[in-house]
Amino acid sequence: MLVLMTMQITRRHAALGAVGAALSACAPQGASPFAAPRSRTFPDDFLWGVASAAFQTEGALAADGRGQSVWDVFPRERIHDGSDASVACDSYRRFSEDVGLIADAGLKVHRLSIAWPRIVPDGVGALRMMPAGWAGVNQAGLDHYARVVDAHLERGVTPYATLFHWDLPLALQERGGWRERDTAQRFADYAAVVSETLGDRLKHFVVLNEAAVHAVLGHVVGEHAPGQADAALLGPAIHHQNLAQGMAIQAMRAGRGDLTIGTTMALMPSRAAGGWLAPLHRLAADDFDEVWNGAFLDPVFKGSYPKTALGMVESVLREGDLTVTRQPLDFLGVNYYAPSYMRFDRDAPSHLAPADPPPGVTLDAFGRHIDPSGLFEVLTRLRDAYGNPRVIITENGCSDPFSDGPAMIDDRFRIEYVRRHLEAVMSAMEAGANIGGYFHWTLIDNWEWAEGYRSKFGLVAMDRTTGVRTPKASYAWFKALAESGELTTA
Ligand code: GCO
Repeated sequence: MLVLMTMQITRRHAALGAVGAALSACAPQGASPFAAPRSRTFPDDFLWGVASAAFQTEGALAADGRGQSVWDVFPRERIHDGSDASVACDSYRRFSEDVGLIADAGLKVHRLSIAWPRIVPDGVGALRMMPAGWAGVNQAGLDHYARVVDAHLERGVTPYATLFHWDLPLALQERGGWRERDTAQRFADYAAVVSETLGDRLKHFVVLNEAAVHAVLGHVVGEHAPGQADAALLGPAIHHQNLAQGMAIQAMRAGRGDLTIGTTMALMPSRAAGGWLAPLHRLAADDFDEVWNGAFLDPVFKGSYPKTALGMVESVLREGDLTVTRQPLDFLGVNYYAPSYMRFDRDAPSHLAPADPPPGVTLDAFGRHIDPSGLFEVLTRLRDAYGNPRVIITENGCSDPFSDGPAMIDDRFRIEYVRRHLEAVMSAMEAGANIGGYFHWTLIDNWEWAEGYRSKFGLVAMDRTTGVRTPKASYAWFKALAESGELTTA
């Protein structure tokens, strides 16, 4: 089932449909089923920010005792432009300049990530508190992030630190990675080290980034590191990440009582193909929903797994685990780019297969349907089915059409994309959803995983030869929005 299921979200596969994507490719079209917002003014305390990830931006992979991650050894031949992230945005060294760009745009938050292999280079060091401090921890890595946090605070930018944005220490992968329950404990230890040592000034945490994407693309499709293609790994990769998250939250809260802790999920409405088999397509789409969305939402909010997901995790689920996974969150981070489309397929082992988006809709550079109504749908579902948690949009944004050339500086398509998605956010807020902020993906064009540098999501362009940063039109637009709270009309 899952091999087919995951074809839907295989970016390479989806990207085929996007060949020749034009400048207008990011401009949404068609009627949106959510009501136009009555107001275009966001509340004064609405958080405006940007999001980034360590491996996509830092470079300096060997600096200051960093260990390797699964992404360090992911074969370059499997990256579309044959590139690697050894330089990326050079943000390990240029972080002050990056913070300046954020602050100068009037943004109050930077969601960044901490690289686990910089803190625990071998992933498995004896982390328990020793009389002399933490054993197995790389002090130089902690010192680096202390400087990064301070640089943010000095400019009035609050860092939200993601603890795991897919860069698992390679040594842990060699011991089985997310297949193994022990990885959850190692993660909780690492999370405790970070919150204990940096928590005097770093108060906001995002525990996991898109565990669904990591489980599926990394373990079943093999398009992301660790590059495994084994459907049997899905259940363990789902459950051990959920368990790791619960254990980490417990450990962090035990150490400090003043932290704001959330987690981030890649939520997609699961839509069914049409036609005379539509009722069967609906069943397939519901199965997919249970694995992609429910398998991560339910354990943390309800202490359970939906039926389809339960069948996958049963072999690794132990008594008491679902009490651990169910933890109060201070916020749920929602990353939204597109809905998924699924269909029933009699010949597939699972009867489940990806479907094309409806004909005529606008696609993004990855071949995904650009549809802000999907974001509205996700936000109102959280309101209705998960107790209306505080939500922050922790990622949303739009790539230029894929290109090895320079970025598009006059990126009106990106402005239009963000504007339309923020209308969906405002409309959901007016319908009672509890939404506290929007962090744009991303600040600077960076290394986009399997796409390498050919996919560019930034408000700021980067010259890869010189590292020089050049703000795009969207940077000025987003600054005006963040400073005024007023969403302009087209
Ligand atoms: C993800 C990640 C980001 C991506 C972004 C654009 O969703 O894949 O969180 O690392 O770069 O989503 O694709």
